[in-house]
Amino acid sequence: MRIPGSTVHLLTPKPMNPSPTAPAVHTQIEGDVLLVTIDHPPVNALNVDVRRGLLDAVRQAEATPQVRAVLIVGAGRAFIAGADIREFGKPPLAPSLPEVCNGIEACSKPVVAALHGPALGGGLEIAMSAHYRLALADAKLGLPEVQLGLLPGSGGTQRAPRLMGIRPAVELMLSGRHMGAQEALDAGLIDRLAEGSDARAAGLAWVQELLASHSGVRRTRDMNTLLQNKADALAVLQALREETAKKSRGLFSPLKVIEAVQAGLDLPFDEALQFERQLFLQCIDSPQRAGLIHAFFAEREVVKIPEARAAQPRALARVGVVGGGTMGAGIAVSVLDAGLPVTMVERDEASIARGQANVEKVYDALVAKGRMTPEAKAAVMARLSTSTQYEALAQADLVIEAVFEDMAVKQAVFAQLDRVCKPGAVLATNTSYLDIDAIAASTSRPQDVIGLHFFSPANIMKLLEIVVPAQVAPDVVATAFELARKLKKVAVRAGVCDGFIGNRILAVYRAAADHMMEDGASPYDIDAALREFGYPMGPFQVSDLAGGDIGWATRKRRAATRDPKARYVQIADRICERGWFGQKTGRGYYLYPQGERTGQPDPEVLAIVDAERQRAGITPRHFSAEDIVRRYMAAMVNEGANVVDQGIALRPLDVDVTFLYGYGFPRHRGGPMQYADRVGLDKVLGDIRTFAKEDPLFWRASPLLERLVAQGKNFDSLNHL
Ligand code: 3H9
Repeated sequence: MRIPGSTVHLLTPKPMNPSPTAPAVHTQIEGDVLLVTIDHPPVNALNVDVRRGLLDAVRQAEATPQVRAVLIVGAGRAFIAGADIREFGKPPLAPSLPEVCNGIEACSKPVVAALHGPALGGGLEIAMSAHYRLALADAKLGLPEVQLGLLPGSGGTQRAPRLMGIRPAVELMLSGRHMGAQEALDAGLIDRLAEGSDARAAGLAWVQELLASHSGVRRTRDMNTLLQNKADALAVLQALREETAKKSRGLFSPLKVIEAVQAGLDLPFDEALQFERQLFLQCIDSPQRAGLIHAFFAEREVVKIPEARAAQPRALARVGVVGGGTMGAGIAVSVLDAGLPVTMVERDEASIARGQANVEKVYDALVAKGRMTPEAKAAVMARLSTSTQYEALAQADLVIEAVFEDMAVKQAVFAQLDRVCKPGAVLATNTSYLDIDAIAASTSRPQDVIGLHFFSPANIMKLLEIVVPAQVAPDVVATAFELARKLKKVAVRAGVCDGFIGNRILAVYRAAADHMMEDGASPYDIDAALREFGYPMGPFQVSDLAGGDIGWATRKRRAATRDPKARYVQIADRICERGWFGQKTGRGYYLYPQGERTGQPDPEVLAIVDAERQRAGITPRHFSAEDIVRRYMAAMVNEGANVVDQGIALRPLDVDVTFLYGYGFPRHRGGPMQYADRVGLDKVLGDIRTFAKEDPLFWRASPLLERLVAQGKNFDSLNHL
């Protein structure tokens, strides 16, 4: 029973949270239970107000004789999503989260946590500090700190192994994955799975059961059963350490997780907590933490575009795809995977059969791997219809054209779409560089035409560049972002130019890599330097994977319009002329004997490089790994600045997200623009000016970069407009 007037607002208004009417934690006495509700939308992140509120609630429980037990719940859609990520990197505010967790665990009255929705990071650490844990079926439990360059820093590395055992706990922390409620119950992380959707009611009922059965305080810190076999535990940790050192390639926090867990075997609990704290603070200070947290916020910020504020998306129930080649089929799979019906149009029956087979191939592979049942495949394929007639698209809400990259061909397709599609249908092109304004202008409805630049393979790659031509209506842009959301893609708004954001910048830093190759670095040196920087592959490995013929065709097409004064490295052409297109032909920059996927350096390629240097009259010079990275990054950042300056990208963070999701940029560096901020824009500009002495046409400092340096600002200052 709720006692009227017993709601206690524990928080006094503070400058950090000036709204006295909305306390982040409120308590009320329900009979003999102190109900503690965390109410800090949207996800109950543990900011300073929540931390203070929780500690005050524990004190209130201790001080109120009527209270026999405490129940902690989260208001809204989450129990607690974790520590407040926005506070990291700022001066710490007391109490710290470890103090709060220890305070909860030390409470002399039983504390129960009832979880629903996300219970992540510090949120799960709060729950593990409670004496009993219950979860509703929708709960998602996890310790995802490594994804932010951190480790669980409020006792998670000590309490999780006590509840789950060493290996499952470390694996949960290293993967950062979310666990469902049933799995958490099986793993020992929670004590009970409750029915229904009301954590408060389920929690209160369980507290009464616990009180009735005289279940007392039960502290996780005292549960040592799963840690008793120290020799086994050390062997498990050693194996995990070796695996992690190989897999996490230069990441700082994963190995620290293992170190912290090991401390729990060697040290008394409180000392192990101290040690965990030290490691946590090291992680907080690491540049990787700053990069990963920038990536976390940037990928949420990137969808905040002016059109989404100005307009509502149009209906999006039926999608058409024109073209059943690799790209069209990949796009169709992506849309089918989102649960939408797709109509695919191709020019003749043979092309239809090929398109359908391309789609089916993807699902057959999943069935073969046991990741999809044949019935599920049949159900998805039933949503795909095909036709050789454009009229089949008459009812589509959105049509994506994915035909050959040729303006005349595309304009012919759009003429057909203009003829058959219903009024208000969104007409999208998947072009990767053609002028979408020109495509739009060829229709009678340019306001409905937009670019949707998928990356190959379209059903796998997360990036979607949404390219916004001059005349497009805001609700069409909003619809494109809504489509991306349904497809679980990361959408970035781009303006019209050759290559949009990603491929335009790629062309520049790729040229910088070619210049270095001709000037003295081998392709293998360049690839190795960039792998060391954090890329999964270097640019020449990527070229071999994608197929050298693609770039070759583009170079030939552009030969006529290339600035004759611009430096042009011919090494790639010499390699392609030999039919060496990379993995698919068994050799490219690397050799791939017997269809191997890891290439071996090829002395003949080095001979070609040497011959080209001689032809160009270049005496090769040495490039260290650092020289290579500096030039590559300077080229990328400079063009990134141009792209922002010209409004092609809304903000520097849009460039960052494009490179994180479409081009394998190492996430722990946050993206190229964030990386440049870290290095210092004055240093990047200094490099560009030095390089310009050799090649002033290529190395022209971006006006934006010059302005920011002159004003003493960084790229991030443009992210929060
Ligand atoms: C930690 O806990 C460290 C401790 O071990 C030790 C400390 C000493 N803080 O993602 P959404 C915001 S590290 C601040 O769009 P969804 C988010 O930016 C933390 N803000 O919703 C967004 O803001 P906006 C470990 C946060 O439903 C809004 O909430 N925890 C936080 O798709 C909605 O988010 C994690 O790493 C936060 N912790 O997904 C979990 N979380 O509306 C991180 C979210 O202004 N969070 N926001 O753009 C998530 O994984 C997802 O947000 C979640 C909800 C699954 C919870």
